[in-house]
Amino acid sequence: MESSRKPIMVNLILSATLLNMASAETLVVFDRPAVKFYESSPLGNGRLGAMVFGDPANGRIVLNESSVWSGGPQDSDREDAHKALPQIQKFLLAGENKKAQELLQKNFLAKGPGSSYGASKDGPFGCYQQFGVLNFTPANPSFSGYRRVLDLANAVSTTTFQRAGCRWEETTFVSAPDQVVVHRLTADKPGQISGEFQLSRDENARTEARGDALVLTGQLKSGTTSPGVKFGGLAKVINKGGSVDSSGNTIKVHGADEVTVIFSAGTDMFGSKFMDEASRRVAQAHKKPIGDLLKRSTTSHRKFYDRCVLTLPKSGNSAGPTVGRMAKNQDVADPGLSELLFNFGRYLMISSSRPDSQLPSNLQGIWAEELLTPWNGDFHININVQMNYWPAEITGLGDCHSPLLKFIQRLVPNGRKTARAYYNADGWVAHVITNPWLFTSPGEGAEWGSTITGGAWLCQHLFDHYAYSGDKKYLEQVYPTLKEAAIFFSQTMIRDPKTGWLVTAPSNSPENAYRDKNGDVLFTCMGPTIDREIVFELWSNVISAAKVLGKDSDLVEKLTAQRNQLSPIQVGKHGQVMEWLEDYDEPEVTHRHVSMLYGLYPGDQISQATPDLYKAARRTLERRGPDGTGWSLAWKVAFYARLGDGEMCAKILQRLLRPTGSTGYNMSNGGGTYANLFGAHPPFQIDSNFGVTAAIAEMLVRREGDTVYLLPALPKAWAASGSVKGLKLRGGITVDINWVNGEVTSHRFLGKGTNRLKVIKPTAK
Ligand code: FUC
Repeated sequence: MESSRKPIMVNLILSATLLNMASAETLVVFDRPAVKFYESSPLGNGRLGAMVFGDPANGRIVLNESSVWSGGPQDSDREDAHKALPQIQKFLLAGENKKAQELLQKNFLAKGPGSSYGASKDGPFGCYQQFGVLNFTPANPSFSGYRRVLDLANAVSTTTFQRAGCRWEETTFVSAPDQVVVHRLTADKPGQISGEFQLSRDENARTEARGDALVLTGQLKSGTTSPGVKFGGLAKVINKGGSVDSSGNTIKVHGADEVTVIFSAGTDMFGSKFMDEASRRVAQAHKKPIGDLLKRSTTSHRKFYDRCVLTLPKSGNSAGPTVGRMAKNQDVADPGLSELLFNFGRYLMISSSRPDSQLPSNLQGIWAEELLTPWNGDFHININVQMNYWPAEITGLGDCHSPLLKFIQRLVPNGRKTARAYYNADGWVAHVITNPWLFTSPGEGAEWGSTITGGAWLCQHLFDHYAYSGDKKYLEQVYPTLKEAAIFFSQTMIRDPKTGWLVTAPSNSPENAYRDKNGDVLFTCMGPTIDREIVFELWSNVISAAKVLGKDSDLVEKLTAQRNQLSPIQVGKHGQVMEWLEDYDEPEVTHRHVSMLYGLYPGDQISQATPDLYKAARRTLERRGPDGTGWSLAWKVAFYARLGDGEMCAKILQRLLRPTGSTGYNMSNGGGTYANLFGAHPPFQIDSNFGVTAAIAEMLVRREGDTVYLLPALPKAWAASGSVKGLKLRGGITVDINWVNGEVTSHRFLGKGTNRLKVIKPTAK
């Protein structure tokens, strides 16, 4: 089984790249092996994921494939739910919200178990799961002089250590062009590598060694009568020098100079030939010299990664393991960490959502160690999956947005059924949660399940991709999805007789409770502010799209008239932007969702052009406080960027970068960052990584109409000198900015129509 391939100096290639990159913040550094998942190094190609624990004594790589999902298509619409609708609406119009909520809970939520409150490993909703684990147990487990580096620019993890008088190196990458995970072990003296490889999974799978490959196959539970997802993969163990033999589910290596493992996997979610395909991928990769494999992988990654470059001032604390820097940054600002976090978010997007990925990134991107991943590792659409894609357009990764954009369009047929069953309406609707089985029904709990604007919020992404790219052919293609979402609201919103305003009913303001006039703590309501903001934006986008495409003038007229009748965004008794139609108080003032500020970010209905609301937005944030879960903190950085408050951005960024090891569910204020820079809700949830990357971009540039604000929220700690290249503005414009002492020293726009832009720079303080 000895490989005849020539050894290639991967180490040299890597060292050269590391030297080149020495000045940029592109390295996540560890001085110890990972014990926990959140200390490991994530790698991915938009489908296959690997979490490298880098433990020389007990090698562990958690492997993922983005369609390893249990569950299956679920009949979750209550066909006669619409019969309860008039009565629920009557109760709401009469101010009897408690009765409305009770009736909604009884007759207007998902049929069946829905998402089983986030525990659907074996249920029909299903859950995103680990593929399996590759282990390597070395014959000699001793080691010293440990270092592990995740190189974000090249998408490679390298672990180095000393053992038995040799320098050892483990290199791992996940290639997009070759669709394989490559893991290579070397020592600088021959014959050193001995040990055992295993590929395993705790349930629903079996592994056997076939020749020099470990083959794992299995099938997940569907929770329905239809068959669950079948999955499989293989890890081929290739030795140079020494020998390899196998028994049972183990491959043993004896005295090798070098060992390379090539892994690929798939599922039958998108095609039945996944196992043949995985074997073919491994065989083809095996034919290529490892240097070529690495080069193809990094070249492909850098095509995306190099589009945008941020440089922030360096502090004296930038050396050493990243987690140590995070701790020091709690006392002394280390702006480079924000630069690193920005780069990490872009890295994660390229690694979890490539233009040809079949699924959008989920609550954990594509990385999950569990079989029951928190909240099923699903696609939450009342902020989370949207936040995953906030950085896509602005940081120049608009093509990585496609998996979400395609997915939204795939929701439409089920969304139509749901619209008919619950609202007896045309168009399509999706509520709070969805999955690869395209779930669009309300969730199973009244407290959170009936937010009506999840799908409409997704439509912001469909339109934004056009707004940034100006691609009319694309707009033509997504227009029916936008239009049908708009029609759904056009038909289902009701008029509040007290005010004459059009409002959604029933709905809720994502997951937040209010106290009604009787002191009852409730969720079900009509016309929460976020719905108004989303519907206003959706209708505005459809009106613009129809005009651009020269279509549907009757619809344009209708939506324009209806848009004028929407409830306004109101200011309440605390000076805050009201979250509900009534000026209710919330039992949890610091609740993580700040839904009424959708209009500030990611929307644009609250801006300097609406001074009263702009002021009220600040007041809202003061009441909510500067703490929160990971994603809530990231959102707050974006809000303060829109408010032009760089110091608050810096303060919350610092809070978000607080090192944590907590994995228990904390729904209010546990947000922080794990040793590997993954966001902590806690538990791990990737949205804060993406959200904060977008928020950092918002601190540096904002386009409002034809006015472009350069460095609108630059904190003092970033002022000394810096630059950003390759940020994008709506209208297909690229912007580069250089600054010194907080003043713009030069900027450059590329693209059409830039002469129309009015530029506003920070004034010297
Ligand atoms: C919503 C949020 C939670 C969490 C979950 C995945 O329910 O309110 O904080 O992010 O989604």
